[in-house]
Amino acid sequence: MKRVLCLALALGPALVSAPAQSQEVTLRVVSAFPENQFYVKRTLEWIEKVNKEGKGTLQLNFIGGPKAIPTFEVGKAVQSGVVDIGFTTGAFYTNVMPEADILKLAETSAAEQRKNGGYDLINKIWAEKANMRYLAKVVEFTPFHLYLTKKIDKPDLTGLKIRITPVYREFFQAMNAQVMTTPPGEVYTALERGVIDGYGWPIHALFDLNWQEKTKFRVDPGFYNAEVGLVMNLDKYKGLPVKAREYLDRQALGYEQQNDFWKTYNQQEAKRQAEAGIQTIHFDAKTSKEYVDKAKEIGWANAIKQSPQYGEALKKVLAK
Ligand code: 173
Repeated sequence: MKRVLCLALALGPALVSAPAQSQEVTLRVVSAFPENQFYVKRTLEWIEKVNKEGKGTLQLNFIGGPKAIPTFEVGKAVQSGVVDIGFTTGAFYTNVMPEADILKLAETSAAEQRKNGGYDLINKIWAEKANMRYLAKVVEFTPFHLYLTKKIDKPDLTGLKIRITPVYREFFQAMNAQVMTTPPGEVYTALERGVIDGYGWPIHALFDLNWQEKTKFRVDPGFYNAEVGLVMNLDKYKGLPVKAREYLDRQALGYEQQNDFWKTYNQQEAKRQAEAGIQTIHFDAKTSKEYVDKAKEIGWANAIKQSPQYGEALKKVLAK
């Protein structure tokens, strides 16, 4: 401290304050999703672009996936500043605040939320309750599905053990499932050992983790809207030099604006599942409608119960 002060006095204010403005900032990024997942590959490509164009301004240093910080601890690590940026989904940090999981209920798009006050509300809540800045949503337009190793002919999961995250808990329990929470990285082993009879997961990215080998059925239709985002420690965000902060915001927005990608990708993934022998279970039209309506109804009822403070306000900007 003393030496720094002497140096500062010796150099004078002009020289000392200059580096603070021009200094390149490096931020530490971790992923709550396994490193071999396509999500991470895509994010690493984005990081490469950010680093290439951000020389002298901002650099992102990818630390790793759940081996570095366990899936359900990434939110806490961002909140406390152990890491700067987390690549994660709301369901993985309900241990920071229950509001995180409400983003799965979005029917408005990220682009719409930037305009209708949704993005600002999310950032107000994320700042207040999680000490986080929500930089961008980079997965959307993606339904979740119930995948099974055994056939069902009605939405009744009595006697079945299903892997979940908070995304699916209330909905699957309402169908009498016995539920078990695990991070994505533990699903394959649970399937292999017969510990679970199925799992909740998006329409895509099951091949990344080889789950097609152990999956026989997918229940259609899907429900909700998978959200994956980049969240940042708020103090770190606020402390960034203006140029670096604006650069990061711009790059994060650019990543979010690629989300139409998922629409075609998801069609390809559904096809790939069929080719891999995963059969779809369809209920009759009335039952299917009830299934989807029930998911939504239970989702919002739980959101409002979990967050009497913000549940309703989030519904205004997220639901349609
Ligand atoms: O099933 C999960 O692990 C989960 O909650 C999730 C959420 C968003 C994208 C992918 C998975």
